[in-house]
Amino acid sequence: MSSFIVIPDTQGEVSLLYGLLEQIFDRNLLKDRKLVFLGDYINRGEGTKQLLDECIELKKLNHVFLRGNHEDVLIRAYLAYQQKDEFYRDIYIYQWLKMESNTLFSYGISKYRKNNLRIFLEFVEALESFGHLNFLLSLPVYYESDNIIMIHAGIKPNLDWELQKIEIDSLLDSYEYEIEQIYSFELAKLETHNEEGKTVVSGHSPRDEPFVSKNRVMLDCGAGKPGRPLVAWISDTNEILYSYKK
Ligand SMILES: [Mn+2]
Repeated sequence: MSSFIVIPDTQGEVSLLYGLLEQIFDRNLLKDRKLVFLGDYINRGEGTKQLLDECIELKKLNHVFLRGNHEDVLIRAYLAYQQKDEFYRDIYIYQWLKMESNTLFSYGISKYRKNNLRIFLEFVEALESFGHLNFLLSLPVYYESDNIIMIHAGIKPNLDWELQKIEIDSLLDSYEYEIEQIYSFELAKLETHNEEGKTVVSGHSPRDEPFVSKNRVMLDCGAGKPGRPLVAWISDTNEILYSYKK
């Protein structure tokens, strides 16, 4: 059975991530475990660029990075842009800019006196130059072992997980339809599901404390909001690690 340390929404909070990694490395917790990040690396905190640099280093060590809705909107904008679909391109750029805070700043890009498209193109260029665009475009939606399913928001309670995976895979290259398992706050708050013998682990919807039960784990504690911690869940011991701003 494989063991994981799962980290939910980091939201540009690179100092909180460093605080967590410090505990993990000091205690040698990765000796027989893999890190799995549940998505939403960008926006809010001031260190999005640094945080993605760190993610790319960790990915080289075979740790796993999933896609959150904050990345997904950006990916859709990029796919629509590539396919010259100006209608969807402009919708997603607009949507993403509404979600954005501090991300552009961390790349040294100002929004001052520029239209949305120009801001977006400058951002894409910066992402490419730091190797971040490939990282973002390659993020998978879910990761699983025999008994654990890890995904940004959650799984649907009324459809076989095996069928949900087929559905998700079929939506990957299109930018028109949202993948509910990444976006839905309803799924992110469900305390139960119908996959027997499996634990579903997700982030996306901020809570006061992590929720840990036998078959459901919800981890987002609002990192990126004032005073809120970044947490990690150790799958084989059920221990929760906390990282607060110093
Ligand atoms: Mn989210």
